[in-house]
Amino acid sequence: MSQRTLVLLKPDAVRRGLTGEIISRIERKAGWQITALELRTLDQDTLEQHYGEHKGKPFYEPLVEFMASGPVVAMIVEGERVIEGLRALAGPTDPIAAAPGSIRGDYGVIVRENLIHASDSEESAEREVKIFFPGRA
Ligand code: RTP
Ligand code: MG
Repeated sequence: MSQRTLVLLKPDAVRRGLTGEIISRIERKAGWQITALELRTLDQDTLEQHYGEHKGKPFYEPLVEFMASGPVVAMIVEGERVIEGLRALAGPTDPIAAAPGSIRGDYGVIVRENLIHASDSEESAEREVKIFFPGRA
């Protein structure tokens, strides 16, 4: 089933020079394609829309501050089962619980600074594509 998903390489990935490495992993997956890609610094309004489900949680404010702390790479990735596939490639939210071989497992330590976001369902993907690439909705 061909799908599309919204991926963000978070400010820690950009600062640490890991975007090429992470993009390579995505590109190497057979049948997946990056169909939009942009480096941009996120404003408060965009972040509030994107992470609205977490508003009121203790980690929300530091999360938004972190996500606005430098540019991110926003991408649309399309292909077979790409939503589940990118979540698997990223690994669980807590990098210490993420297996080596996953992006978070290989490069992360801190829960907040976990390098990558990928949409968690078809509904989230469509909602998030609209936020980041309104022309592609
Ligand atoms: P994401 O939305 O960024 O793809 O990550 P996720 O689904 O794996 O995790 P989620 O529960 O949606 O949390 C969103 C992001 O908030 C930060 N976070 N910090 N306890 C904490 O300090 C905490 N919990 C979550 C992470 O950056 C997480 O990816
Ligand atoms: Mg999430």
